[in-house]
Amino acid sequence: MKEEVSEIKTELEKKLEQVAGPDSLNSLKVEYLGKKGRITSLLKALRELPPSERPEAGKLVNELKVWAQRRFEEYFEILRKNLQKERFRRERVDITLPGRAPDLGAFHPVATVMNEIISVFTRMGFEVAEGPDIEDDYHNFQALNIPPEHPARDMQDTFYLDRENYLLRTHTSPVQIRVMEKQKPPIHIIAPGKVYRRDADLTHTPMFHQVEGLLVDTDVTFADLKGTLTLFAREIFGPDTKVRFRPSFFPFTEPSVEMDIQCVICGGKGCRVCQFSGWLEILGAGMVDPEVFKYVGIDPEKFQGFAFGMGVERIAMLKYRIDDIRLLFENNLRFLSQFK
Ligand code: 2NM
Repeated sequence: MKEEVSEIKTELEKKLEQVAGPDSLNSLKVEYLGKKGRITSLLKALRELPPSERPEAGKLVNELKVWAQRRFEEYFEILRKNLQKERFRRERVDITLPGRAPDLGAFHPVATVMNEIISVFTRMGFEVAEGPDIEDDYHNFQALNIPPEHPARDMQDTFYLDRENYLLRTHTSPVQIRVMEKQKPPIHIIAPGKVYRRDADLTHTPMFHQVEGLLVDTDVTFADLKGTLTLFAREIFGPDTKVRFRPSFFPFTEPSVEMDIQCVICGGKGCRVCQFSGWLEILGAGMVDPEVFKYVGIDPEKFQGFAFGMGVERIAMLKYRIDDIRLLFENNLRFLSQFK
């Protein structure tokens, strides 16, 4: 009996060392400690021994059983730890890897400049007015004192929706007409938005953006126009911007002017962008023609007004030194992402 116990011990120790995984360890446990296992059988065999030998043999076999149980537990623990180590190795993440930055969007330069223009005038006290993109002939032309035979009314220049009355607005002035129809002076509004013209070549697009402005009150003079627009130019292009006003003509203002800023490219020396004049036209303006006031029911003997209009794409091109207007419409991300 003594030999058998020590033989089993040596043998089991050797087999435990060769165990590959939890399954084979389990089979081994059944082989020794299961119902018909070798150690269990040995315990059963104690009954066959003469009573005098039982206590000593019983102690030996019991010690073997307790030893084997402990060894199995130890080996299960070793296997569990090895499996966990392997899992940790497999699932390891490199916490030093830099994160992936989300790709940020950017405002379109036309939107940015539009917002800046609106900001300058709202800080001066102007309010934003809006109107429909589809207008009627009366608000787009007639009430603005644009006569029936004026070239702007030509099918070549205007998108008509039917043969006569409805069209896509060619400027945002009809918004100002609609405000004057409804509201008594004082009026101080700007009208930003999309406008549509048919002339499409390399320097024109069928849709572009305008901001127009209108101020109507008593005692409004041409000096108010000059001061307001000079301040505007210095807010947009910088405090040292030089401006000049040239005489011009619009059917809806009298007198009419165009405002230039000193060329942002050459500083006034003359270059290709300013066609060697040193100046860049940035807007048109004038004192509201009394004829326009008559159309909207404002008494031109009591009230005066000044109005102005500018193209947002043109201002954006000058401000960001963009030399081709098509860049503003192609939505090429390599161009647009420069404005982040
Ligand atoms: C311009 C130039 C000059 C203008 C006039 C009016 C209105 F409705 F009051 F008569 N709105 N906008 C105006 C005046 C627009 O754009 C170059």
